[in-house]
Amino acid sequence: MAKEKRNPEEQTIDPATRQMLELADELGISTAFSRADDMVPCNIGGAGMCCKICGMGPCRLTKDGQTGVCGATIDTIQARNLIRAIAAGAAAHSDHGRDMAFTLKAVANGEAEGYMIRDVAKLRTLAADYDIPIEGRAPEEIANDLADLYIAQFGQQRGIVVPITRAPAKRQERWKKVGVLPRGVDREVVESLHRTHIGDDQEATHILHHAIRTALGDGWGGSLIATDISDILFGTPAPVLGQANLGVLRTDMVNVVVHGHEPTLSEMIVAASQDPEIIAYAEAAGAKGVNLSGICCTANEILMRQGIPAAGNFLQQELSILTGAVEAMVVDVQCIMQALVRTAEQFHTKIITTSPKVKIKDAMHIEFDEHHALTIAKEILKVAIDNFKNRGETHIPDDKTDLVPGFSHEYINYMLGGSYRSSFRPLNDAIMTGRIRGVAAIVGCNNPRSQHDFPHTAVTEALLRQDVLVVETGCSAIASAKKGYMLGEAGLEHVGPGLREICETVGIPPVLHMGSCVDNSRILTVLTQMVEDGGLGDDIDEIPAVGLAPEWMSEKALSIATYCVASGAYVIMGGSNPVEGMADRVSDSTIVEQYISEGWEELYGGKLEFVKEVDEMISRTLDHIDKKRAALGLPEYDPARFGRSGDSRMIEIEALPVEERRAALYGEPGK
Ligand code: SF4
Ligand code: MSK
Repeated sequence: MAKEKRNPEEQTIDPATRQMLELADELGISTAFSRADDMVPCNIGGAGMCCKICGMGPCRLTKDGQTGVCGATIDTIQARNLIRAIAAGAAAHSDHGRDMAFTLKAVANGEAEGYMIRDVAKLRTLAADYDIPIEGRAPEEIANDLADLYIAQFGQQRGIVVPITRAPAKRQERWKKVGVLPRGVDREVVESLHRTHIGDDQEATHILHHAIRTALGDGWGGSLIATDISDILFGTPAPVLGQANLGVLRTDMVNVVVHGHEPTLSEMIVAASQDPEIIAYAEAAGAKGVNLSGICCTANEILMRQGIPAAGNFLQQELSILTGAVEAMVVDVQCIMQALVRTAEQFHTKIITTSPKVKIKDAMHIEFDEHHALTIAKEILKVAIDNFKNRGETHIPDDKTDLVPGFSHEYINYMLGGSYRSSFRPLNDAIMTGRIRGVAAIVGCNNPRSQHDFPHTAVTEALLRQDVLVVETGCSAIASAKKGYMLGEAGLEHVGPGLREICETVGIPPVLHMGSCVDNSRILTVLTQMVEDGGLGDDIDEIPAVGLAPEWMSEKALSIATYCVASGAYVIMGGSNPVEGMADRVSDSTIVEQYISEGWEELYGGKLEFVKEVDEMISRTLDHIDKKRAALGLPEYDPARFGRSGDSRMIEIEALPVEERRAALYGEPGK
C-alpha cells in the first residue's frame, strides 16, 4: 500500500524547513520527510508484535492468543522489545557520561590539552555531597577523586549508583522497597539484554520491573554524571543570548555545523574557531572567519553555554546541507542520519565523523582524542576552510529567531532567590497560589511521521495559555526557540495572566531552555528541590507536573520517559505506541500497556502513556495537574484570579485618563 506524499506545508510548520523541502523537491534530493512518505511503517513491528531475538523466528503475533515458535506470548514479546529499547537508550546516554568522566580524569591529571575546570563551585558542591574531602585541596585533586567515583559507577556490581542519593528521601525509600535501586549503570543494561535472550525472563511485569532499574541507572546515573561533568568542565549554564534556525548560516564565512551530543569536541571547536591562527587561515581563504552552528543536542550544549547559534533540530540536519553553504558537518554520536553522506555528495559539504564509536561509510574520519583536543579541532576547521573555495550557489533561508537559553537548575535557584538565599520558594509559592497552574517538561525528538515541530509547539502554546510553566530540552527546545517562546516579553503574548505576571516579575521567558536530551537529568534535580523547598508534598509524584515527548523517535526518549515515571512523573509520549498490540485486542495483549500506566502508577506514582492526538495530550496534562493540585489541597486553578498586577496592569493604567490613572495608582482622595 503506497503512502500518500505530503507537500512541504503538511510536512512542517517551520518556514525555513518548508523552503528547503521545496528546494529538495526541485533538485530531486530525498530527505527524511520524503523517505518517511515513501516508507509505510510496519504496523506489526511498530506495535511491538514482532519478535526476532532468535533464529526460530522472526515471529509475528497478529492473532489473538497466538504465540511465537517458543510459545512466547504477545505481552512477553512487547515487554522484551520495550526493555531492549530502554536499555539501548540508557546505554547511549550513559556511555556519553562515561566519556565525560574519563575526560574529567584526564583534565584533573593535566593530560587533556585545551580543557580546564570552569565551575569550581559545582565541583566542590558535588564532591562534598559524596563526602570527598574538599578543604585545602586544589580543584584538580578534588576532580580526580570525583572522576574516579563517577567512573566506578559504570562498572559497579553491588550497592547503589551514588548520584541517586540526590533524589528525595521518600523516593529513595520507595525504590528500595520495590527493589529497583540500580547497582551499577552497566550491570543493569547487561542484565536487560540477558533477561531478554531466548528462554529467559518471560513474565512481562517482571521484565518491566528491571526496565525501571535500567532506566534509573541512566537518569540518576549516567545522564546525571554527564550533565554534572559538562557543567564542571564547560561551565554551568546561565542565560545568554542566542539564535536558532537555518538563517544563522552565513554567506561570507566558512560554515561549520557540529552535530551529535557530546560537548567535549564541540567546545574545543568553539575555542579553535576563535583562535587567531584559524581566523587568519580563514581570511586567507577569502572568508571573514569561521561561523559555527549546531544541530540537535550538540547545538543545545554550545548554545546554552556559549550562545553559539543552533542551525536547527533533528529533522533539519540534511536541510542545512541543502543550503549549499556548509563547508563541513562535524558529527560525534547519536541522531546522525546516514543519509547525510549521500546528501553531502550533491554539494561540496564534507561530513566528518570524529568518535571512535561512529563511522559512516564514505564520510571523512578524523578521530577525536581528548588528550589532543585543541589540535584536532584546528585540524578539522582547516579541512572546512580549505573547502570554502568549492562552495557553489547558496540558498540560506532568512529565518532565525533570538532566544535566551541557559536555565540550569543552579541558575533557576539563583534567579528566584539571589546569591545569598538561592531558593525555589517563589516558584513553589506561585504554584501553591495558582498563579502557575503547574509545570510541564516538554522534551525529545522530531519525527517525520508527524508534522515537524507542530506537536511540540501546539502543546507548548496550549499549556502556556493555561498558565502552565514549560521547561524544555533537546529538539523540542529548538522548536520553541524558533517560534520565539524563549525570549522574555516576545513570548508573553501566548501566556496566561498568572504565569505572565511571574515571567514579568522574575524576568524570564515562559519557556525555559534547560539543555540537551542528556540534561533531562536537570529536570529531576529541579523537581527534587521543589519537593525539598516545601509546600508541594514530600515526593516528586505529588507535584502538579507532567512530562511530554510529543514527537519522540529515539530509544533514549524511552529511557528518559521510564526514569521520569520511576521518579514519579506522568509521562505522555506522542506518535507511535511500541506496545499498542492489535487494534482489536483482547485480554493478554493489553497487559504491557496497562502495566506501564496503572501498574507503574501504583508502584511509583508516575505512569507512561502513548497518546496520538495533540488535543488529548493537552487535556490529559491539565487533568493530571488539576488532580495533583486537588490532592495537595491547593486552590482550584482560576484563570480570572490573577493578571491584575505587574507590567500588564501598568500598561492598562498608563492608558487611563489622568484622574482615573491617579486613582488607580494612589487610591481615591480621602480614602
Ligand atoms: Fe519467535 Fe520465541 Fe524466537 Fe522470539 S524467541 S523469535 S517468539 S521463537
Ligand atoms: S538530539 S535524541 S532527536 S532530542 Fe538529543 Fe533531538 Fe531526540 Fe536526538
